[in-house]
Amino acid sequence: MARIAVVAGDGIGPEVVAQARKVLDAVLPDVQATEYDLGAARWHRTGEVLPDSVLTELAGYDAILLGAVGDPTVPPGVLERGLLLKLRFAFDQYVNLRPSRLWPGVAGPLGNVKPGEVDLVVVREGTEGLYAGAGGSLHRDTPAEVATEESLNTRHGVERVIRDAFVRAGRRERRKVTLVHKTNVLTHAGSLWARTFDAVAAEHPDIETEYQHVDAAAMFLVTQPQRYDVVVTDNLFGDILTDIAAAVTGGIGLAASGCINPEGAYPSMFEPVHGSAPDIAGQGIADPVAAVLSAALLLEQLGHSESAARVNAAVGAELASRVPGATLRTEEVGDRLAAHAVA
Ligand code: GGG
Repeated sequence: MARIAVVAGDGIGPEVVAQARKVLDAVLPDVQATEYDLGAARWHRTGEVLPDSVLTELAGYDAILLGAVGDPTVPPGVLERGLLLKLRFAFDQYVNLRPSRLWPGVAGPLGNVKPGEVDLVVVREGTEGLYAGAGGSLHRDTPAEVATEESLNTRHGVERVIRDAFVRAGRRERRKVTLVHKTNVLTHAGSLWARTFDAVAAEHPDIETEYQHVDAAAMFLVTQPQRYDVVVTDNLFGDILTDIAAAVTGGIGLAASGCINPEGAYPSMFEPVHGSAPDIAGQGIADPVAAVLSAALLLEQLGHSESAARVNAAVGAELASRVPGATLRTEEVGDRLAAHAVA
């Protein structure tokens, strides 16, 4: 039996997570899901974001399914840092896995790629970089205000995520890893990433490697996304590049992710790449596919590969049958996906 903690969160989070649970329940009847009330509503009610007692409880689950975090009525960072990043850091989820593929029936925006031609995965470092929270400010709200935000890069952190990328590439057909950074300008961190990448690459002579500056990668992800297989990069670059990858493969509504602790010392967490989208929350029109594909990643991580394949097949059928411009209802999509996954 799989024990899963569900953090639906804010905005469209509860709507899309409900559909992901529907699909999970359909393919894995003995899943035991427990909901956790975390996010904007709890903060408004109690002032709490993620109490230590809840963090301790969450550590005991096999995995966490998360919806979305962030609300315009809460100061920026309170929920994003206090909940989302706190979970990733506390559970050492250093591999932020973000696959992107162009599904049959889905049109790329430029018409320059055909379905099947794009199938890449970004291995984004998840616990360091500019997201580490190092920095500070002086003379706040004065004309002399100064703010710093420092990128933290450790040999340990960089090496383990690069190793993970090579292991993943070794399991894939194309066996290629692209390092993305900005080594010509960010020379301190860039040098660490490049030297570590070269050292790990030397241990994997069977895997093709390349290096790209992040600005070039942003361009090529749009113009030639088919050139990528596994991309490994730091926390901020990975966050930005995966939104671009999502845009060229059907939109953010299809983009899934896993925040993974590969050693299994802590639960991994699975979440759609999208945020809480407060502008459409409560209308029942959010696309639940990203949340459902995140549930498929969760199944894969827990060893339920056959169930994961069923969910992916259901998504494939759903996307192939979509009529461009037709109104999408969140619950109806969830119903169709659940039915197809067990058909
Ligand atoms: N679905 C998760 C979510 O709400 N993401 C919003 C966000 O702030 N993401 C930042 C990140 O992924 O680092």
